[in-house]
Parts: sequence; structure tokens; C-alpha cells
Amino acid sequence: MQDLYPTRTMGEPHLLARAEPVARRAWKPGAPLTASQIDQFDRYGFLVMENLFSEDEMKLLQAETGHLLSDPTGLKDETVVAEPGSREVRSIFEIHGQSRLMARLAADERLAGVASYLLDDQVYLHQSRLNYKPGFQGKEFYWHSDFETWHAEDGMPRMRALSMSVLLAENTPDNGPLMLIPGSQRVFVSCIGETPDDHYKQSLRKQQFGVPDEQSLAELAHKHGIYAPLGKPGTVLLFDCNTMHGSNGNITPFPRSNAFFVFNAVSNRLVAPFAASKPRPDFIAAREVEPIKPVRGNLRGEGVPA
Ligand code: 6CS
Ligand code: FE
Repeated sequence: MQDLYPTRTMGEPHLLARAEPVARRAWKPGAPLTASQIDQFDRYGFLVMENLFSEDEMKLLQAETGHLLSDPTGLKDETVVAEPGSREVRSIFEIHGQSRLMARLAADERLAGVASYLLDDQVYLHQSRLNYKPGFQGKEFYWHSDFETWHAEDGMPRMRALSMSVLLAENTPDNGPLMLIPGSQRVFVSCIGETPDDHYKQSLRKQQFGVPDEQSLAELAHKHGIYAPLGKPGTVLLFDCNTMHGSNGNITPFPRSNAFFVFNAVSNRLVAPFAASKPRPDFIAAREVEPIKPVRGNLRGEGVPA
């Protein structure tokens, strides 16, 4: 398959133009977003949707998140990733396969239904994770494009995926909120440096390969600025697979936890990695494609087909 986004194969970084649309469907009556929301996503590469879930639904999700953190015994070992240099839990991966409630959340029409509309295809979960960004110990996520990693290490062919971060705790200016570069989704920053074997064992704690060079980052930040959406629990931050983003460490006592779901278009299923010796494990990059049938209703129930 032709590699439209070569990365980690050249001696110096390159800025390549995106070869495909961001929002793949225009607004029409019955769309799950307004025309302005679709335009915002297309133009800036992200969209903030406030109050998508009720306080009562958030209490349910926060209780489940606390339970998963306090009693990880029922979780698959490899899915629990610690912060660099500590035993504090940084993330729990494949939460949709280890928690019924998280699977229900991912399938909700407010998430999967919106993703399917914007990607103009049925969607499946490429990856899910609970990010805890614990107080005092939560370390940074350096600048990166998720797609660069998913293309190089997972074999994701095209930019036809998006992420949704459901805020489980208040994102304030102080506790390491996600920072994004608006408009960066239209430029592919190819990275230098060959992917080490089993890179994920290191990168999920602190990523050092597939990291954009400072000159490219500076150019994007000077041109487009940096934006850190804030919000209370129940806010959902939706962003394109190629929008440049990162977050600072959290030295406040207040955790910055979120539930993170990556929806990939069924037509964009993974092939062989474009720049790695072997694919990453399924708990990070699903190779079984199970199209999601979005459901409607309060998260306390199973929901009905949307
Ligand atoms: O490597 C990955 O798939 C994960 N790493 C980061 C920093 N963001 C995307 C994804 O969760
Ligand atoms: Fe990321």
C-alpha cells in the first residue's frame, strides 16, 4: 500500500501537506452536530462539547474510574501503565474491554455516533484508555501527532480517525490540561529516528521516538498558536488523529483524569506498520474490527439502538 505519510525513514524532518479532508461529511438536517461545530472541527482540528453527559452520569463514570484504579487486580497486567519513575498509574488501556460501563460510554451516540458522522463511515475502537494524570506525580505528554504513531507503529493507512477525551475531573489552567495547535491537523510532521523494537513499553510512559522536531513545532505554534481547552466533568474534547497536542505535568493536588476513546473508520483498518518491525499489541491498537452500533439513553441503562 502506498505510504502517503513517510516518517521515521528519512534523515531530517519534513512538513507534508495532508492529502485528505478533516471533516468528511457536511452538515445536513438530522446531523448530531451543528454546522458551526463541524466547521470548527474542520478548521481547528478539534471541538469542545460541553455538558455532553449529566452530573449523575459523571458520578457513575467517576465511581467506575476510582474502582478500576483502586482495585486493578481484575485488569490485564499489560494494560496498566505507570508514570515514569513511579508506581503511580498513568493509564489503563483497553478500558472498553475491561469495563462494561466504559464499553457503554464508547458506544453512546454522543461519542460513536458523532465520530461516525464526521468520519463518514462506520467506526470501531482503535484504542481506549483511562488517563489519570494524578496529582503531584502526573508527568507530561510531550508534543506529538497521534496519527504519526498510529501510522508508523500500528499501520493506520489514512487520517480517518479521531479521539474523544471525556473529562472526568476539572481541567484547569494548572493541572496539566491538554494543549492543541489549532490547524496543525493539515500538516503531517514526519519524524526522524527509527522505531525501536517494543517501543510502546517506553513510549506509553515517556515518548522519545515519533516526536516532532523543535523547529517544526515552533513553526506550527508561531503560525497557529496554542489552545488549552478547559472544562468541567462531562465536557468532551474531540480532536482529529493528526492534530498536534501535548500536556504539561501536574504538580497540583488535583488529578486531571479523562476517559479517552479513539474511533477509526472501518475502511481505515490497520495494515502492516509503515515504520516499525512488528505491530503493537492489540490492547493498544485493535486489529479485530468490530463496527460499533451507536446506542442512545442514559449511561445507567444499556441504551437502545440510536
Ligand atoms: O501511542 C499511542 O497510541 C498513545 N500515545 C499518546 C501519547 N497519545 C495517543 C495514544 O494514546
Ligand atoms: Fe496523544
